[in-house]
Amino acid sequence: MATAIEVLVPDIGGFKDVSVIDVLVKDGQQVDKETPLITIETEKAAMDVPAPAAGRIAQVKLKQGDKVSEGSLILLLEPAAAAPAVEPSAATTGAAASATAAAVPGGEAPAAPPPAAAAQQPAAASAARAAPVSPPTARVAASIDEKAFSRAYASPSVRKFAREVGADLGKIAGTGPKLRITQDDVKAYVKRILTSPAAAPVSALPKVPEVDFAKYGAVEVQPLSRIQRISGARLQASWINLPHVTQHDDADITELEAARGSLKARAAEEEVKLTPLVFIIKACILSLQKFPRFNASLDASGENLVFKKYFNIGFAADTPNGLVVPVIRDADRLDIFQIARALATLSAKARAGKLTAAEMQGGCFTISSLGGIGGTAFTPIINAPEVAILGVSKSSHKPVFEDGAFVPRLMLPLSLSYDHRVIDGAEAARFVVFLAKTLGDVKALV
Ligand code: CAO
Repeated sequence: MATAIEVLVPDIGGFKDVSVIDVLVKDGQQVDKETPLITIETEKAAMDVPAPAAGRIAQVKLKQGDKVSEGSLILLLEPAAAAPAVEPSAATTGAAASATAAAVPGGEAPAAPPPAAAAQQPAAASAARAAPVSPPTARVAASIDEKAFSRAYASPSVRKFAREVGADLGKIAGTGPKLRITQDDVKAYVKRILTSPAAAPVSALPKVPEVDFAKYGAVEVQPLSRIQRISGARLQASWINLPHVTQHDDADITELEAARGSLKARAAEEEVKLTPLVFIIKACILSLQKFPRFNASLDASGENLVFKKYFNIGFAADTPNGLVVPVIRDADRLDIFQIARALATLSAKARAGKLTAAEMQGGCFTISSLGGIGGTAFTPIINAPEVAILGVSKSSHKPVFEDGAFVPRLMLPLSLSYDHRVIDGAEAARFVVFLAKTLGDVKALV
């Protein structure tokens, strides 16, 4: 029996106590040289540590969630008899980690890897050379954006798989830990493309002109953040596929604002902040219950409506890395203080880049509030496959004609974008009128 060697965490750029987010092998498994053993995650990148030699895993010495630094013991490996002698540096100081050079939420987006970076990514690079594009995947592979692919947050084994099936990692939203792209995400993406009749014509869209901006003066190029690239693709998909119409109205929140003021002491006791958004969420739930079509989605065939009997409300949150939409689950079961607490917790996690995939899934209806910033109206893009989204702008005092005279009332601008395939204009107007009325009905909300 071969003598087992210790495989240690290699030089990982000085990072300490980084998390092991995946253990990719198990005891007794045969591995080739360069087979990824574990995936670790620093603040800036996910890296796979590859096997320094072919052989059999004698014993894995750590588990998912452990913290490691350079020199930590990963596992004992019995090198294959025929394998060339393992260089001491590879086994004891570890082979160079294969960085996926992918930004993680909350981390800085790394610069695009230089052309030579391919040499540091053997799994991805060799897969790129070998990638056989069979006819069914040709359509998927034709549109790979190499820069976005190399920046995507995925392990080398998932990269290799994506190459094999011709999927563009840059266009795939990850559902793994910290939004890492998993093999299942790649499969779901390919399945979606192959079964979606709408996918093919996208590449036929007329292109905007390419301009060499540097010809006209000094420029600086900065990559979009990972979140911006993912949300950008989703926003574009929604904009292209859903016929959007936006219905505007104003809600009179004069009484609500007074009630909000009188609840401030209680809110302070509960250690929450009651912003107008809390009451808007509550009013939206009552409106969704009255108009269930707005809480529905089209199924994959586009021929049936799926009515959801739960009320999960997403809200757009502005973060240093871009727009994210955390979801308050079963918001209909929460009172205003619980909604305020959920809002605060999820917003803080969003800004720190710590939302889990589950905290951004399962939404039924989204609210995008720019009321804390300003503006009078805007056209929010529907968070498909939801069918409607509410945009909220800043409230202001306006003269309203009442009982023969103008009186100052606090008015909140509402902008409801809806999918016209599912919702008729009259229904949307009724929804917004009801929502505005509900926002004026303090008793219904508190
Ligand atoms: N009218 C007037 N004032 C408003 C208001 C409105 N509609 N909405 C909020 N405000 C006030 C709040 O009361 C608060 O005032 P005080 O500090 O004096 O108490 C202030 O504006 C800031 O509110 P906030 O933004 O901290 O809290 P919120 O609950 O309204 O919103 C969140 C939370 C996470 C939605 C928000 O911070 C955010 O990220 N908004 C941006 C959403 C976005 O980017 N949408 C666009 C998506 S499409 O690109």
